Amino acid sequence: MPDAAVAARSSEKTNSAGTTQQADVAVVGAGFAGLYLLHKLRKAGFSVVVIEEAGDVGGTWYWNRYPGARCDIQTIDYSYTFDPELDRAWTWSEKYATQPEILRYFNFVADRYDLRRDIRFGTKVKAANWDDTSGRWQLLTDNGASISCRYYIMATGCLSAPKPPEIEGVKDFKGAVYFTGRWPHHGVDFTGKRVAVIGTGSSGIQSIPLIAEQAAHLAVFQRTPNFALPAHNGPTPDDRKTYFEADRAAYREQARWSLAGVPYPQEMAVSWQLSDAERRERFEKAWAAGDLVHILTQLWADQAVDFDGNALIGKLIHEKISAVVKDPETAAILSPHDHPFGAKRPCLDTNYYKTYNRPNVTLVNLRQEPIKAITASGIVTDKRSVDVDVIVFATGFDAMTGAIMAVHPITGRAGKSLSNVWANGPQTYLGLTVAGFPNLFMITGPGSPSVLSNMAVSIEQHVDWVVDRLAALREAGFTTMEATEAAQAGWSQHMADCSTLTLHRLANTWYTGANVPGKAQGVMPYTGGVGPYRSICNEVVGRGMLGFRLSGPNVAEQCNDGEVVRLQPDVRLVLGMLAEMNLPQIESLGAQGARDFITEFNKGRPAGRPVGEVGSGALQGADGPLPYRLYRPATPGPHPIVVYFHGGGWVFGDELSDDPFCRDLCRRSGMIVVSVGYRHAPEHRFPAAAEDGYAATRWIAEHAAELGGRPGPVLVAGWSAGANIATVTCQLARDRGGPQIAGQLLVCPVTDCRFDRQSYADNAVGYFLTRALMFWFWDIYCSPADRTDPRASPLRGNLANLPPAFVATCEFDPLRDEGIEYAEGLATAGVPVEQLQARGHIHSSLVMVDVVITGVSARVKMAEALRGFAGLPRKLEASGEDATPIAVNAAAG
Ligand code: NA7
Repeated sequence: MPDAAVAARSSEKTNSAGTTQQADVAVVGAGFAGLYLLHKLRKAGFSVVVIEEAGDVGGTWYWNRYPGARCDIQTIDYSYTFDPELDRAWTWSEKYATQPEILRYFNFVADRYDLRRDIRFGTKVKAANWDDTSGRWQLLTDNGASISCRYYIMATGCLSAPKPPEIEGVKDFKGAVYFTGRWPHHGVDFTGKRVAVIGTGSSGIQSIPLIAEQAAHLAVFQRTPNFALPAHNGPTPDDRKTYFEADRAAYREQARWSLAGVPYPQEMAVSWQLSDAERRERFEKAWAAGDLVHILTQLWADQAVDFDGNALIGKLIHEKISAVVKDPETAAILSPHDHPFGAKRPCLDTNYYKTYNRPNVTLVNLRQEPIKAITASGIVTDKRSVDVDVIVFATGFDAMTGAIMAVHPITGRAGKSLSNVWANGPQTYLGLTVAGFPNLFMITGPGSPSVLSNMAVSIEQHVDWVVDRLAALREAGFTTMEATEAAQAGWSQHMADCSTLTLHRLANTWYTGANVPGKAQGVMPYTGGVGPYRSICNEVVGRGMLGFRLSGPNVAEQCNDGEVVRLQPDVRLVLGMLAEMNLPQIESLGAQGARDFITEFNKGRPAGRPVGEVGSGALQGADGPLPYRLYRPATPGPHPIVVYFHGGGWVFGDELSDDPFCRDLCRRSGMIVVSVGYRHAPEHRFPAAAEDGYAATRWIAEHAAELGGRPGPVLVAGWSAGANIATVTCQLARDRGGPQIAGQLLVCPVTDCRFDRQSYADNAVGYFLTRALMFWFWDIYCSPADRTDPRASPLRGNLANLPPAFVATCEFDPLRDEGIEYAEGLATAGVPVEQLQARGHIHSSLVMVDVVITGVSARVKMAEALRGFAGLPRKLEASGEDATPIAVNAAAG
């Protein structure tokens, strides 16, 4: 429907007390999301009523009028994009617009699409009940008619329910009290006043410099120091503007598929590849850019996912704070130490740190002197009493769930209350819907990328998705849509998997519910990124509304149940990237072609991390010298030695090809890893690789001291065909009188020549290692007559009296079942064996170090197992990540 026609259409309104207003859709909230919903729903031909507590449009920008309130995503990106004409009709005056300008924008939008006539301002929903008989939501309001609607959509925002002050005595205070989230429209004059600001989140950090300029004295009460970056506000930077103007549509599209909703590329260089000087240069550039998304994503690839890579940034910011704040003690109090950079929402500031050099500003560190009470005249801490005329609470919000759950009761099917269902944390499907609450939708609900993204982009995606679904439902005769329990449980699992990917879980923040006493803890926003989230939502539709039950009066019920994402989130990304690359089938390339291809392919992966020393040399194989690569830990030796066999189907790979994994094993286990370049087929077919494995292990054991290793038993490890060689070596060593092997680490091992196990059928294609590729490997390596030889199929050998084993298998791997069978066979034969069945992983996951981050916990366990085999304490040392409390996603169960 053209916009002009939309503007002319009116919803059915009987807006007087005592009658019930009928509408297809009721929307709560007339902010960024509510306004677009109204426009889009009208355009799709739905009658709509919007209920808004405020007196006008704007949502959070209506309420947050405190001094200095501004956007912290560049406003060029924080705009509607659904209508290119609207996009052209409005130009922002600043890089970060002020609250009044943003509010003018919403008024402009409301006028342009004639939105106000369907918005009931000054009205709150008091209760929302699902009526199973009519298949409609019944809403009670505090002002005017109740509402009956088919669909109920919460566009209530993530940060709209202010948090109570939680400090005793507020009522006793005789001076003025203001909340940044409910600021008076007439403004506040602080001239000559003694002022206290409690809270140093974005609202505090934006307002403190301006309040300090006016006030006689300002006392800032800080509980947790926050990272703040200078905004360097002004006109939109030329580089951004030029990029945008060159192709607006492409710019917007790039934002939609990016990770944070702002068009920045994925940074590829990892921190340890950069020198100190290079890292500093990148940091200085980001500091000067004054752009949160830039500094949060563009420094180095590991900054948001790795504790050590992240800690480098914290240190650089501490230097900046110390350079500005003259008093070293104040600078130290202002420097965050308790959370990784970005795990708590960082702030953009204008003169924030400089403000603490003013003689009229005092910083009170509540970690050292908590507030005891607020009295008639001011604030009393453990150490002092501060008399003030005004208290400003910049204490934040009951984020993400507050406005949905706490503001009014919502009752779904069978009288279930949303507050009860969410008592242990929010549970949703896609962050948009909740099982048991048919036809209820949330825009930027918990479980969506929302606050971890450019809200503008996420809101438009959610609105488009929901409205398009409603239109499609109507077209097909369905009137009810409801998430299934299975789909919702799957989403909770996926959310929990995603939250292991980033560092958000390592901070106590409003992202995790930690800022509200008694609130269930867990990472609430979706941490998997905007683009991946969008593709998942699209996949749900593409797979026949997967995970939704659809019903209607004259159609058969439809329910295509299931979990939309079963892969680990980063594995899904990797497979998506590989699919886009349109790679050739490896088995079609011939042996040499496959080798060249893999060598090229490996060049694109992140360089492995530094270890104490890397050396190379030659050892004696079964039929001549073989190259090896040795990784030595930085700690003083002698260390136990792990003999490592690379993967590659006995056809490709070499002593260097699993380099990042070898480095990782070396670092995490604190042992020497010697990676052996054994001979390959077709030049050297079975049993060359197996015999080389055995000979190399014997040679290394005999030369342990020369290699700087601990004399005595060695350990063996391998991945895929390399794991086959490792365990065959153990069998041969037992049968041929040595060497002594203290333990074996088998990662996704090939253990048998049969292809009829279920995992071969389940994972035949689509997970990188295919069934066809395994056929090819076997054909090249070993003639059918030889394949049952235990040196090729160790599962067929004698499994008794072998060294203790750690066997890791991956869910989406053709080799999964033979690996599990091998572990079970070892256990049955009396061999101590630990099994790790990695959920959501593929054959290559566990060796894709610094790419598949969700494989870290498996890599830690593997290293611990090796240490255990060597008689060392299983834990090497507590890493920063281990030492920091982890907020567990309660919703994930
Ligand atoms: P935030 O970011 O939640 O900040 C609230 C601040 O108030 C934060 O420093 C809190 O410390 C502090 N706070 C909260 N309760 C108390 C009590 N009881 N005593 C002392 N200090 C307290 O809210 P904002 O409004 O600043 O920003 C919200 C978002 O809006 C922001 O992230 C941007 O996305 C825009 P704590 O850190 O909890 O120790």
